[in-house]
Amino acid sequence: MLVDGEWTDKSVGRTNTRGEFVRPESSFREWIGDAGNRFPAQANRYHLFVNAGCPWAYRTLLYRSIKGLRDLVSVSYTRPAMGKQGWTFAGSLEPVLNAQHIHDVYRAADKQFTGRTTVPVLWDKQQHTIVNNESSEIIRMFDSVFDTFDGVSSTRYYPAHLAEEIDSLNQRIYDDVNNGVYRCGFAQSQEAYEEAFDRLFACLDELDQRLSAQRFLCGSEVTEADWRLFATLVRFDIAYYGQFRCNRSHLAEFKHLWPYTRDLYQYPGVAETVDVAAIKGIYYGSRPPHILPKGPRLDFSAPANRGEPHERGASSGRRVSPSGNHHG
Ligand SMILES: N[C@@H](CCC(=O)N[C@@H](CS)C(=O)NCC(=O)O)C(=O)O
Repeated sequence: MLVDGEWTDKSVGRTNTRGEFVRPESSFREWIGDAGNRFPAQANRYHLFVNAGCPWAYRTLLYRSIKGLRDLVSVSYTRPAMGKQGWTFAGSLEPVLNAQHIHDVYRAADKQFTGRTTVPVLWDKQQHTIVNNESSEIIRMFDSVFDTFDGVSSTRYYPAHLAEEIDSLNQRIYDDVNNGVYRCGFAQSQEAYEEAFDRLFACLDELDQRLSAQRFLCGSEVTEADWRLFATLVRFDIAYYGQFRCNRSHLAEFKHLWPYTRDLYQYPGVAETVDVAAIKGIYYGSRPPHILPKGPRLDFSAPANRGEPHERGASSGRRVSPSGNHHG
């Protein structure tokens, strides 16, 4: 983390006295808005700094793809694994800021910054500062603020008529699943781990049941609640089952959650955002002995049989880069 703009790799406790993992609040919370706003919606003005393996940064990459924002919002990727200096950019210096590390980005926005230097970061190339580093807010912005631009999909994943239901699903799924897997993996006491584990699988069982009767969490429409759940499910058997001890059942054992995950994976624009090597890299490569698992064998492309094939979400009709190239 940074303390008064100085990097320290000393580990700072993120567990409370009961050994429970507590995630700190994000620090930059501005919004992209209309022309009068400090951060107006403009093409080629905003940039994302991400780690493709991280489930929170991943949400923003996913939205950038499904909303058709690839030509409007640029991206820099860090190396998957965390090192002594936190997240580090792949290859030579990162082109937007000539930064080597994510902490350089935070320092560029605030010379005296104190706090953890997390991804994702939404950067304003014009004012040379961070707009927002909270993924849940970045995807809310991406859902609507660029909708008048050419090639951007008009599909809204947080429509007003479902807002309340989405918010309540999000809260439960964040606590027990998205952050729940971290509460299992980062617990510092047996009790804290077991409590998180029981809540995680109770919630997954309940969601599995819910998805027996409807295609998506809110019914027949894909919503933000589905995308937020998907970011964790797609990582489940690759990382959480083993590295975070979430091992009561594999995702692939759930009767409905597994085809549901494949259904979302097959939604236009999604497959090319899922980087299995980066997922293994962040979870297994960040801790000694840095050995990445070869498995599991998972076929996200197998037929989901949960309804009609998806229509192109992004109204652009433009082709996204071929599968495997997530650097587009
Ligand atoms: N609330 C943030 C959380 C982001 C977050 O915790 N990212 C992790 C990567 S998966 C990170 O950068 N951790 C570095 C650290 O905590 O020092 C969000 O959702 O945007």
